[in-house]
Amino acid sequence: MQHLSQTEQTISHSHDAHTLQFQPPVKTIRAETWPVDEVLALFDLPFNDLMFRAQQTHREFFPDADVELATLLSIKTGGCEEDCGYCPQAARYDTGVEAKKILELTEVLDAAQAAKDNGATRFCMGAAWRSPKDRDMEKVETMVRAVKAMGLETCATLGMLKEEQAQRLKDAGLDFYNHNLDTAPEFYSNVISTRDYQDRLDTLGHVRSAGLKVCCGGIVGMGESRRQRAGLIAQLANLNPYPESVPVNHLVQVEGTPLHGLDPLDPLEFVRTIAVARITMPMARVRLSAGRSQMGEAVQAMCFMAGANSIFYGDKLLTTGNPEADDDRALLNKLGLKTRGTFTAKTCA
Ligand code: SAM
Ligand code: DTB
Ligand code: SF4
Repeated sequence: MQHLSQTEQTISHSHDAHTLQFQPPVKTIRAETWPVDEVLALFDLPFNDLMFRAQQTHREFFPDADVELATLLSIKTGGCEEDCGYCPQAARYDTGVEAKKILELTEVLDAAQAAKDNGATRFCMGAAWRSPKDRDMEKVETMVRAVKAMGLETCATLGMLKEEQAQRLKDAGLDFYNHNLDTAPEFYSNVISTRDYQDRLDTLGHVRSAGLKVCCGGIVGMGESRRQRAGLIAQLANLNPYPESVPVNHLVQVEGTPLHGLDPLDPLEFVRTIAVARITMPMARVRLSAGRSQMGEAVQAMCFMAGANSIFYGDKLLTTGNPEADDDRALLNKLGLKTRGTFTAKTCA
């Protein structure tokens, strides 16, 4: 098993001060906190027992039970050189996604303002790159600075980063960097061949060293086994420290990608994945991410019960659809869920 750090380390995991009602204790974390077998044993629990445990953890660590709203914007769409088998933006697959140039600053700021007006507290800028070029970095830094100045939390997902690039983003005011492990190490080569698992771990290491907060998760429903889903969660939970944000994506099957046409994952298995993420990474924001448009309200409600406390909010992910903001507000209201931040009055009656 691969880890960012193989040594024992003392950390103070004090993120999300807005939602946690207490200062999390300084604790010593073993390099391998969660062996895959133990994570698998959680997956294998009777459904109600798993949900109960997830609820206990969630209520202990997030007594407010609020939901974070994060809005995504694709600042550079399509034409990507990588071969990620799920991705509509890979140039080599015929998916109908057109390659575009990087957005102008004004376009980004308009989208960020709209997201803020709608109640989002985090704005995540995504680019279809293997890794950013130096000429891209300046443009992204300008965007980060300006979005941060609007009072939004900033997140970017730009592909692999060198140490110095992570530092530049931190200096520009970036709060979070999103880089997913995507799946278990042993399933990874079924999905991607143009970069390996260790490349991803290296980027996560650079992000941490730069003092950025880590947003890291994966995709389920790509044909992996339950043990491999447990393997992904174990990898995430054993990062030292584990990520502050954990996006759990349900594969959005896009015609033209190699993963299009797979048998869909049982929705309850997706709910289980959320619950296991909650139990193993109790202080993380677990984000119910891609795939909500295909999910229906009942499954989403179960995901919130299982401990999801963040969503992508706004009618588009990067290239595919997401529920309308009005519908999400209606769903959160129906479930009596508050949203995080200063826009509670507007977003939830
Ligand atoms: N190009 C950068 C990279 O790959 O790191 C950043 C953007 S990439 C689109 C970010 C993440 O989106 C991927 O790691 C993957 O987890 C997720 N993603 C992409 N296509 C998806 C799909 N069809 N369904 C679910 N998640 C997807
Ligand atoms: C993440 O884990 N999921 C988001 C975000 N990070 C960048 C992306 C989902 C993309 C879904 C397919 C698309 O819209 O292109
Ligand atoms: Fe490119 Fe990212 Fe899509 Fe992979 S997931 S093809 S790196 S945009």
